[in-house]
Amino acid sequence: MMHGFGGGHMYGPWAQPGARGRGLPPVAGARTIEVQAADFTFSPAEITVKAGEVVNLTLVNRGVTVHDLVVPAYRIWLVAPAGQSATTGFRALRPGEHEFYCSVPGHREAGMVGRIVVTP
Ligand SMILES: [Cu+2]
Repeated sequence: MMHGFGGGHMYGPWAQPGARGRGLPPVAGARTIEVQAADFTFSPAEITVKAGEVVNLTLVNRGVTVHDLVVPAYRIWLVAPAGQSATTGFRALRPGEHEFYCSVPGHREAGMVGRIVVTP
């Protein structure tokens, strides 16, 4: 499962739907943040969570090709085939800003990038 993290390249084995890297299982009752993927954008491209907050992050793929959502800082990796979705729980740690992007080759360069802002 560690493939794709720690090396210079961040291409996940993105053919595995439902993988969530080192995120948590979805957390019952936690706030859900939905990020929609299209070909080739994320919406919203910026999400905000509070330090210490536990949230569920859901990737909804509205596109016609597979997309994923990688958050290297949190070892999170969500994969959603076209028309499907995937969810991970995660706990935001210290305040800061973290990039996320789609690791399918070419998609990051095409504009599939965003950031998570962790507020105090
Ligand atoms: Cu993509």
